[in-house]
Amino acid sequence: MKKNTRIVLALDETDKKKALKVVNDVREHIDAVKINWPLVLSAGPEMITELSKMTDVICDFKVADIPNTVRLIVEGAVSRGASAVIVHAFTGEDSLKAAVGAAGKAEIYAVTEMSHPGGATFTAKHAEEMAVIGVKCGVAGFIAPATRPERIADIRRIIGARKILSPGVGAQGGSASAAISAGADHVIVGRAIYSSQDPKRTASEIENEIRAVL
Ligand code: NUP
Repeated sequence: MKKNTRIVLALDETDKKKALKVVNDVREHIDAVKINWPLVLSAGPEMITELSKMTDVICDFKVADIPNTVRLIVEGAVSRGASAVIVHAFTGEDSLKAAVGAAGKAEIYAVTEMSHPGGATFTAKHAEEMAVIGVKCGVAGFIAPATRPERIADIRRIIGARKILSPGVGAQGGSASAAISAGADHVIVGRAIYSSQDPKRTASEIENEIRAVL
């Protein structure tokens, strides 16, 4: 994934036409598109391939399963054009290793701590342990919460130069500049951009906010 604007668009817009229009509108302001179950369930997995012709596609399938099932899901996403797949780290070493093995040249990102309030109940308590296991298994990077930027810094201390993608900016209350300042490589932004009256302008404003702290 390129590292120009530091913005990954979370495309949870379920109307396929609108989703493609948003990507076209904000293209110059994003480094990649992240798609999740809502869009895949409404537009079909072909959407991975279609979007991959426009930009890098991260499949946020939050895979949490036994190694064989993890392998099948990651292979399915990568064969359709995904550049990266997001998996849960709590599944442990064998499942993480299966994900990394199945990804080939594509990247695996492991979720350490989720950004919503409920993420503090279980995931936050084990985020550091999950980061250590992720490094051991060779993941490319981690998902850490923009809603708790101090936790991005905690994960950064464990993972060295591996990447951090940080969701929770805008609609969930987190700030893009605070997440980047705390050590995130990219912020993941969904509703703040795709539900904006003017997605291009909003994406450009977030890009400028990030540039100001680089
Ligand atoms: O901890 C996480 N929090 C989170 O919001 C891990 C994620 N993968 N996400 C995803 O990021 C979430 O599923 C959604 O696709 C996106 C954030 O969207 P928004 O809150 O900016 O609209």
